Amino acid sequence: MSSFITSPEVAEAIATGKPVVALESTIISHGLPRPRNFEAAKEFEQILRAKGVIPATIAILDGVPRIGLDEDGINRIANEDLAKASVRDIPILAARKESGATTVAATAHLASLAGIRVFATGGLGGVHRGAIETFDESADLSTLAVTPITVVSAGVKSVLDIPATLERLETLSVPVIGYKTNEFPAFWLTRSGYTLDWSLDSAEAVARAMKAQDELGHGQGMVVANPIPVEKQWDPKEHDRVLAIAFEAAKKAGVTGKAVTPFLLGFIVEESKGRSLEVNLDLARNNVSVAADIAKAWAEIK
Ligand code: PSU
Ligand code: MN
Repeated sequence: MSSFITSPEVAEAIATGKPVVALESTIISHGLPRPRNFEAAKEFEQILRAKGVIPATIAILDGVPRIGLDEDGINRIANEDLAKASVRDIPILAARKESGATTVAATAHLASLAGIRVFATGGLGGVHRGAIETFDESADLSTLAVTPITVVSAGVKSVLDIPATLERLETLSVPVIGYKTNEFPAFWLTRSGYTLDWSLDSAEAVARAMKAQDELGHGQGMVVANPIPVEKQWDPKEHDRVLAIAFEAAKKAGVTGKAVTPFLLGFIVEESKGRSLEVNLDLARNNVSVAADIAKAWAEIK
């Protein structure tokens, strides 16, 4: 028995070279509130299908990593209280036959194992503010250093230490490409103020960079930083106000470790009266759409 199960539709697409995009499940189970999370999971898949791309939503169900979920699987990640599973949690869940929602790290790892080359998320994890004391840096970064997959994200959540995250990605030799921009985005905000070394202007150009990466024997992934259009971003003043309160609340509540990101995201949705949620959904849709274009370009040239 294989240690993971690829759905028949995704397996056929991979075998015949059709475009496939992986989608993570932590954003559904821990990043978005019910019932919008279920609708979002379905909608992300629909955006891909409308562009002729096969969606592969990834999660661990009853101990088995699943590459591609059916309606029941989507329902489970949206409505069950699942463990947040990073790469290191996968073998434990397997042994206990328990379920888990996969982070960017775990999704990237499993997608790559299954032969998928493109992945869409909302925001990548990164170096947390205060990491100099807490050492809190997402395994998303170290995983991308050893996993050949292209992740389309709206940068990293602005709750993180953005310049430190960019430094770590440099150290880990993970290319960071601005998609039609020279500036790294800040998740809910179009701009972070941090300039990138490189920008590419088309999905075809990203696919060519991926091909060169493969031919040069790089084992790393690639971050395609795709900003939310400025007219759809969160109001920067309101963003700054809510984030300041969120950090205070996290400190007061004493949240640490893997609970930090879900706590901050949940708190911010509450405090912004849902505004941050709409922006989060918009930027994620935008990333899924760009990932579809990249997967199609990749299917053409690989
Ligand atoms: N981006 C979102 N919502 C999320 C996350 C990212 O829009 O919920 C999740 C991803 O699964 C990412 C995780 O891998 O947050 C990072 O968690 P941590 O900081 O504990 O590594
Ligand atoms: Mn962490």
